[in-house]
Amino acid sequence: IAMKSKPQPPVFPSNFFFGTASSSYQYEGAFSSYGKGLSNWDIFSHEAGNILDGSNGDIAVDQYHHYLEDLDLMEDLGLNSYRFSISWARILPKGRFGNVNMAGIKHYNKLIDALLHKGIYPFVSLTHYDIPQELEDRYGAWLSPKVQDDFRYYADVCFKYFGDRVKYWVTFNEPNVAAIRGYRSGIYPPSRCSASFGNCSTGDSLEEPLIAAHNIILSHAAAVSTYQTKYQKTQGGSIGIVVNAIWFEPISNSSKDKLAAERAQSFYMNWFLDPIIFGRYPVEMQQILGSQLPAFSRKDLNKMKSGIDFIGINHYTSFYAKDCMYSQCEQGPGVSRSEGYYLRTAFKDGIPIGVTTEVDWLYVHPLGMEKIVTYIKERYNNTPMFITENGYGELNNPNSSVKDFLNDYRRVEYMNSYLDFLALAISKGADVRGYFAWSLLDNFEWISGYTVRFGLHHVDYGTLERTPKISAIWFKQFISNHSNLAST
Ligand code: PNW
Repeated sequence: IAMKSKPQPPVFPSNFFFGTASSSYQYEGAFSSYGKGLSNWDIFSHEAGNILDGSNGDIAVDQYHHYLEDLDLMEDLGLNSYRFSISWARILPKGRFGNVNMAGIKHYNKLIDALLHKGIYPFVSLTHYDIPQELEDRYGAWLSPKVQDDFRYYADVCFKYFGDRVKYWVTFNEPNVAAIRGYRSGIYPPSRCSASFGNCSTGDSLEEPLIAAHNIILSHAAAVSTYQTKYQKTQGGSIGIVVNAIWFEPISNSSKDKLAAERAQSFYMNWFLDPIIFGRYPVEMQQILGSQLPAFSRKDLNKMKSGIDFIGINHYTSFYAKDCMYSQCEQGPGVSRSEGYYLRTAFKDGIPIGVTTEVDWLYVHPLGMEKIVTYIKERYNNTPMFITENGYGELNNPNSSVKDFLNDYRRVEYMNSYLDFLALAISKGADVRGYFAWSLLDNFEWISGYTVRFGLHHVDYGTLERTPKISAIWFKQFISNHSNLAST
């Protein structure tokens, strides 16, 4: 009781960003209006059989027309930042082979100005999976080095038109997920898969995910060096990349399984962060893949010297990693050579690593938040970090009532416990500068369509009405308890 009057050190630093995250294809709608070109996801979702419920993002939550209403929701929660992505095909319908769509520029200008008017800082991704279909059709997008010129050109346009007001830029959202799902399992566009995976009919190379990744890394570097040489001095912002980060817990204390967990990080996340920060692929990838791993030329390395200002971390879940290099493994995710010879499993002796959820890949293991942040801090010399996504999904069960969805106490428990372990990592010295909840609203969940709800607000897909869930009210309270900004 005596402790109560003593001021505790703040758990989250002052100027900490609390926000929500979103992406253009999952939110905007207006997929073929106001001059927008078609994206790879427009084409993919319109193909029968690709999306679980046969839906698409044509309308999504129609944030294109509802942004002012959505900004009011953010303001009401007391958020000081909003993470969204720009639709490349809305700015450059034909990539660099056509004109800048001024209606697109105007739209994002209005969004950015309205955010700043409310004191909400825009945190902007240049790409979140969706790219102009034109680039696929012309030269196979990420499989061709030509894409580097397109990405550089697009980034330049965005810096030029928005950089006077946008101070946080993200080049790519989860390129590791895009490369794996687009070119190995084939479940995302362009639906290419390696011989030993999935059952799609196109693509048959173990190397395609590696080539796509290589071109993404070099595209990232091209955008960063453009920002640094042409804009950063005058605009004064910072630029980084967002990766999907899973905590891999060794399934036993054996050194074999510890090495397997290390390989899992290298083949999943460090695959992108090592080249960007150290100028080389992870040593484990080099050893296992040898000459199948693309090489960086001297010219590439020169461009890559630019590094990054921050690492964005999308963290949701943890898995066990079990060795498959020195031990025999059954088939499963992770076990192939191109994935690094580890078995990814949520179960140890039949017990899951965390509380299961209605989303098959999502296990509640909040300790993983502290561990992954600490891992990244140590490996990358405490580069500034942001938790750019963290959130909880529920099935859109047709038997549930709106009231059931609004009473989302499991989402509250999830976020509360993950934020606790984030605070712990920060108290031990991790330089984490913000937390973005996925997501402000229920939205289009990629191949799951509208069957999964991740929002702090419920969306009625008939009327597009937004209603705060218990988690929204809880998050508002949490922010006002923890934010030093709010009290000054
Ligand atoms: C993210 N995992 O993807 C995406 O950035 C969002 O667009 C998406 O809506 C959100 O998470 C929810 O699914 C993920 O393997 C991809 O742990 C992979 C994983 C988690 C999230």
